[in-house]
Amino acid sequence: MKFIRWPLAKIILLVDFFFKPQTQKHPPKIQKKLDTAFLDYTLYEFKACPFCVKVRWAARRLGINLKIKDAKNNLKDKETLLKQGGKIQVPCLAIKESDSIFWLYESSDIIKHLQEKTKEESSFSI
Ligand SMILES: N[C@@H](CCC(=O)N[C@@H](CS)C(=O)NCC(=O)O)C(=O)O
Repeated sequence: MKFIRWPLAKIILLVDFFFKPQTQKHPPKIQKKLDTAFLDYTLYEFKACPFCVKVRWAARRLGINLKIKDAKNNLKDKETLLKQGGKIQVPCLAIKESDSIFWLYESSDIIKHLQEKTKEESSFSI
């Protein structure tokens, strides 16, 4: 299995490197608002996971910055994901809300949430 996984991971990393979309540029005022709005958002991921690449690309297209935690190589982050999120599955978006953290799994749900939040935040600024 490792013989398949290793070259596949390398291919995914190469595709990500060469084909990742341009980061959308927002006017400074809106960018500042988006940066503040997404300050409490953290993406737990594996670098070479295709579903994580999908979420990272969506974030670039939306022009938003997310904190990234490597749940494969960083054991502390992996343990946090397991203990607090409930399972080791990536991507997982941790959303800090006042005194609790909401753990959102599934790449499509994460992207939908990011799109809605970006739209909401940027339309308030116009
Ligand atoms: N349906 C999920 C699939 C996510 C998925 O399968 N992630 C894999 C990595 S590519 C995973 O977390 N595997 C757990 C593990 O390797 O321990 C999504 O779209 O986010």
